[in-house]
Amino acid sequence: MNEILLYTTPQCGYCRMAKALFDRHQLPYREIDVSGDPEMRSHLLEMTGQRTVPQIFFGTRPIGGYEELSAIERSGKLLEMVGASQPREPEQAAT
Ligand SMILES: N[C@@H](CCC(=O)N[C@@H](CS)C(=O)NCC(=O)O)C(=O)O
Repeated sequence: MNEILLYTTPQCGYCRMAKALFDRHQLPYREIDVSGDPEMRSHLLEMTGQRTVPQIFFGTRPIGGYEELSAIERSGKLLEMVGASQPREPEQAAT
């Protein structure tokens, strides 16, 4: 499974919603608080082109913020995208 990494700030409602979504799916995540860390925020801006938090990564892949995460959940591809489940092998025909 890819590491789920969230860049957050403590007062951010979208960050709380993103963490609650991962909790609902029992997906562990690592959180980095970027409040009071302007260097990290400009690094994030370079990596994602976004100024807002949360910024979410599956491994090295930037996903976006909560709205993008929520869209992935609605698409049914969340577990596949984090690598938490693999597509099932086709069933073998009985011989
Ligand atoms: N569309 C974004 C909205 C995120 C957003 O507006 N986050 C707020 C905090 S909850 C933010 O970063 N505001 C600017 C700032 O804190 O500098 C998402 O879905 O994550």
